[in-house]
Amino acid sequence: MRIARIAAIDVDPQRTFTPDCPDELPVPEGNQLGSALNAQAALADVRVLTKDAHPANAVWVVDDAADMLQPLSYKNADLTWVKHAVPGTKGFETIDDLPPVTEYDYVVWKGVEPDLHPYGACFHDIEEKLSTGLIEWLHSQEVETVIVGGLATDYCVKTTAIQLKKRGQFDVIVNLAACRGIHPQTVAAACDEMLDEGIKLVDSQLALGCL
Ligand code: VGL
Repeated sequence: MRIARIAAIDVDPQRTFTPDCPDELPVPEGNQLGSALNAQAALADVRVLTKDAHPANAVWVVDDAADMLQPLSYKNADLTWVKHAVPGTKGFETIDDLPPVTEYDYVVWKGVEPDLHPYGACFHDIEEKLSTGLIEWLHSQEVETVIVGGLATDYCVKTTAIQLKKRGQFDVIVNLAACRGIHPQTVAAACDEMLDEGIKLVDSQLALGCL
């Protein structure tokens, strides 16, 4: 008998998306997800970490938060954002209670090039031509089901989950108990979009336990 394998994916659980970094992209309660991410990983056979890793001089950087979310004409950087998740700074660090990076089974660093700002962890580019190898690696591990949590629900969690479903053909479960979002409106729209794609949304560890 072949038993389907499960992967847990920790999407960008970094201080840049928490109140620890008020000048970056603070998400309320973003730093309180460590135990929920560890609990979903305990149900999985393999654990993946994704991290934003952005240069300080990226083309999409604006100094003032009031200038964010402006559309850009670059192919692979669609909106302006404030500087965030710069390697070597506090914002790049993972949130409390997570294992060291070397204990994960696969790690994806996103947006390392100054003219790329992908949201999903499966492709380096918004056009989705250049694979990060995540889908291929999960297939090599005979993974069929993927549990996704992390930051932020409305951007990188959503895009990663949709890529895994559409391009990877996995059964995808987004564990909302292990996610937080930037804006309530975009979170609601993201949840609708994920449901439309056939992604399952659960909001408790108990529901996940039924796997
Ligand atoms: C993210 C906005 C900008 C995310 C990253 O990780 O969800 N959101 N960059």
